[in-house]
Amino acid sequence: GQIVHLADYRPTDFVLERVDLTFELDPQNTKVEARLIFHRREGVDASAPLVLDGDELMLSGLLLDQIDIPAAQYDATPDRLTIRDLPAETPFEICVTNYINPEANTQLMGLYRTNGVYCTQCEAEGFRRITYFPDRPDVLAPYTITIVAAKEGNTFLLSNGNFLGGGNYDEGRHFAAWFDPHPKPSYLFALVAGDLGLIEDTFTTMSGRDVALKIYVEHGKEPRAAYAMDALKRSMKWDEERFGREYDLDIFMIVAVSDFNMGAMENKGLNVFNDKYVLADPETATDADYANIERIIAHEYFHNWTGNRITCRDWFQLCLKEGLTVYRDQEFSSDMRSRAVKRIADVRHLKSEQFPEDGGPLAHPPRPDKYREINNFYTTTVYEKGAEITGMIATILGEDDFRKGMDLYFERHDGDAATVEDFVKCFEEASGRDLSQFFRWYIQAGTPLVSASTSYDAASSTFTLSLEQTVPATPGQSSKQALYIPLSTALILDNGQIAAPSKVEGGEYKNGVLHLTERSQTFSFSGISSRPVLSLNRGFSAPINLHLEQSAEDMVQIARHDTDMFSRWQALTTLAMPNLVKATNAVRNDAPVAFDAGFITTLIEVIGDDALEPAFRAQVLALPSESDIAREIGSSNDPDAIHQARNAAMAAIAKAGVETLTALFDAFEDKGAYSPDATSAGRRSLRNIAMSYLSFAEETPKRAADAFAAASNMTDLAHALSILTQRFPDSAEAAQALATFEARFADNALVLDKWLSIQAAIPGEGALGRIKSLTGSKHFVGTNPNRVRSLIGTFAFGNPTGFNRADGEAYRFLAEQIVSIDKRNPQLAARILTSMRSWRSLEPVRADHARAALTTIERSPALSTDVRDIVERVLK
Ligand code: B3K
Ligand code: ZN
Repeated sequence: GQIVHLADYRPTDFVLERVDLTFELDPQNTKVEARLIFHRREGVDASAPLVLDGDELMLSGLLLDQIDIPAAQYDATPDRLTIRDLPAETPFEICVTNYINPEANTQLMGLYRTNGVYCTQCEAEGFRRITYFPDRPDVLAPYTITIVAAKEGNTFLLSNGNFLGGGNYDEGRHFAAWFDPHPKPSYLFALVAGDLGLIEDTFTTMSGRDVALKIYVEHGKEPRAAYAMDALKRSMKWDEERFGREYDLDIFMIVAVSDFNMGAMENKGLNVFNDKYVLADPETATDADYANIERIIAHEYFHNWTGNRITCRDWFQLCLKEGLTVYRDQEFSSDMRSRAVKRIADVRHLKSEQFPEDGGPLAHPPRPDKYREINNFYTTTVYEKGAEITGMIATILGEDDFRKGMDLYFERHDGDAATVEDFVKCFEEASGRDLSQFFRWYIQAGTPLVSASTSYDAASSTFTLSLEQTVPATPGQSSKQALYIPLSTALILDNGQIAAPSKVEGGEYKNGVLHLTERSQTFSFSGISSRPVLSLNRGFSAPINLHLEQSAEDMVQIARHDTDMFSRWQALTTLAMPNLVKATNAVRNDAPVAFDAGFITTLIEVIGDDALEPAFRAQVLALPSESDIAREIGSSNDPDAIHQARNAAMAAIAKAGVETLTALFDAFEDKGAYSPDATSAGRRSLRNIAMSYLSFAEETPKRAADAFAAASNMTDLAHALSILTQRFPDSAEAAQALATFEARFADNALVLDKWLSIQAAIPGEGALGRIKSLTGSKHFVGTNPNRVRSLIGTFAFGNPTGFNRADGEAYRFLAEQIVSIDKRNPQLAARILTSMRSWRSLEPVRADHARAALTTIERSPALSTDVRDIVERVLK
C-alpha cells in the first residue's frame, strides 16, 4: 500500500501495440498465455527495463520473440515482472505464461467463479491478477482473445469485441475467439464462460447497422431479463438522439452473475452485471428495483462512449468517466420518468450520502491528488458530486453550448486516455467562457456553504441579495479558494409570477442563473414593483448548503406556488427541518414535543392536491431522513432522540392528516395488471407512504397485515412487510408475515435479500440480536456480497438506532465482521466500514465506543490495504 500521487504521473516507457491472450479454463488451474507486442517509446533510454504489474501471480514461462529469456535477464515476483535488455528501436513480442486458480479467488477481482460460471472483474487493478501486464488505463491496445474450455459446463465462451469463430479443440473441449478492434485499457477486458440461459434482440443504429443484443442469465431466469433488454434498447436510442452517440460493435452482451462486488461493469461489448440489477418481474422486484435496472443498464451502456471510447489517463481522473456517466444516466432517467421527481430523489441521495462523506474524515476532492487504494475512491463524491459538477457546467453554459462542448469532447478525444482538464477545455472552447475558477470544484473537497441575506427597498423598487460563500476545511485542505457557483434564482411576486427585473447589478445574471464567483457578492435587482419572495438554488443548481433567513410565510408561499417543483419540495423540507431539530432537543430534554401547525397544514394541503403528480406528493411526505437530521444538528448526536423525534413528527402529521392520508390510501389502490412505469410506480409510492403514516395513527397492525395479504406485486408486499416489522415488531402479524415471505421465496436469493434487509432495518435494542441470529440463517451466505450488504450493510448504514446502541455492542460486532470479511473480500469489507465515517458527530459515550471498535480493527493483524486505508483515515 504505497501512496500514489497525481504529480508523479508519467507515460509508460514502452508502448503496447497488440494483445493476444489464450485462456485454457480450469476451475483451479487456468492457463493464461499472453502475447504482448511492445515498442520502446521515443526518447526513452535504451537501458530502461520493461516493468509489468502482477498481483499474487507466479510466472511459468517467458519468451522474447518466441525464445526463452535467460533467468538473468528478468526478475519475477508475485506483483512485478521486470525484463531488461530489450530492443531499443524495433517492436518485440513478450510471451508470458502463468496459471491461476479462479475457484480460490474470493476477492472477486480478476478471474473468478460464481455459481459455476467463470467471470472477470478488472477495474480498477484486477487484470494484474490474471497476467503480468502494464495494468493502467493509459495503455490502450486491440485485443484478440482465445478461450479454450471443457464443453461440459461451458456452453458459452464470451469476451470483448466481435466474434471471430470457434469450434472443437480436443477431446471434450471447444474454443472461441474474439477480436476487439477498439483499443482499450486492461480494466475493460472481460471473459465469461459457463452454461447460461439467453435472451436475444436486435437494435438498428441510426446509421442503419444491426447490432445483436444478448443478455445471459442463469437458466430459467430468462423471462426476468425482459425489462433489462427493453431498458438497453431505450438507452441505445437515447444516446443517439441526445448525444449523437452510436454503438460501435456488431454485438452487445450483458451477463448477470450472482457474486459481484458492485452494481455492474462496463467492459467493452460485454457488460457484467450483479444479477440484482438485471432480473425483475412483478412478483419479485420492486418499483425501485425496476428503476435501478433501467438506470444501471443505461449507465453501463453510456460508458461505451464516456469511459471506453474516451477513457481516463490515470485513476485520479476517475470522475471524468464516472461523474459524466452518472450525469448522463440521470438525464436519461429524467427523460424516461418525471424530471422533477428524479431530481428530488437524486438530491435526497446526494445529501444523505455525499454530503456526510464530504463533511467527514473521508472527504476528498472529486479529482483527488493522492490515493493509497484506488478501490476506495469509487465514492459518492467521485460519482454523484462528479455528476453535479457536470450539471453545473450545463447550467453555466446553457443547453446549446453544453452540447457543443460534449460534441467537441467526443470528436477531439475519441480513442484517448484523457484528463479532467481536457474535458473542461472543450467547454471553454465551445462557449468562450473561462472555466479556470470553476475547475476548483474538481480539486477542492467539502460542501460549500452559501449564506444569503436580502432586503427590499420599495422606494427604488430594488431587491438586494447579498451572498457569501465559504468552503469548510477538509482533511489535507485547510484553506480554500472561492468557487464559481451557479445559482438558479427567481423572484416570485404576489401574483405568483416570476419577476423580470429591468436591470441586475453586482454580477452576471442570465437565463435565471446568478453567477456567484466572489467570496461575497451583492446583486441588486431593479424594477421589482413589490416585495418578492426569493427562490434560490432552484432545482439544486449547485450542490451546496444554503443558509437563508426566510420567514415561514415565504417558504409556505414557495411550497404552494413556485413553478419549479423541486423548489416546492425543497421549501417543505426546509420548513420541516427546524421542527425536527427542535423536537430532537425536546426529546433529549424530556420536554414536550410540539410541531409548528403551519408546517403540518401546508404539508397536508400539498399531498392532498390532486393536480400534483402522486410521485411528487410521495416525495413531499418522505421527511428528511434520520441521517439528514443528524447532519443538520452536526455534533453530539443521539440517534435514539432523532428517531423518536422523527416518529413523533410522523405521528403528528398522521393525526392531523388522517382523512387525507386515508383518502390517498383508498384512491391509489393498484387495480389491474402491474406495470413498472413511473406513473404507476408513483401511485404505489404515494399509497404506501400514506400507509406508513397511518400506522402511526392506528393501534393495530391490521391495515398493514391486510395489505400484505392483498399485495399483488413485490413493491406492495415488501412495503407492507416493512411496516409490520418496523412499527409492530413484536406482533404475531409481523412474525407471520416474515415466515410467509420466507417460505414463498425460499428459492430466490435476491428476494431473500429483501427479507434480510427488512429485518436488518428494524430499529431499536433488539436489532443486534436479530442480526446475529440471521448471520446463522441458511439464507445468509457470507461469501456472497449481496447477502452481506443486505444484512450487515443495511444494519450499519440503514439502522441508526440499532447500530448506534449506546453500549457500543454493535460497533464491536461490526468490527469483528469487518475483520472477518476482509480476509476473503477486502473491497466489500472496506465499503461497509465507511458506515463509521460520521462517528465523530455522535454524543461522547457512543463516540468513545466507536473509536474503540475502530481501534481494534486498526490493530488487527494482516489487514488489507483497503480496510487499513479506510480505518486510518476515519480515525485520523
Ligand atoms: N466502473 C465500474 C465500477 C468499478 C469499481 C471498481 N472497484 C462500474 C461503473 O461505475 O459503471
Ligand atoms: Zn460508471
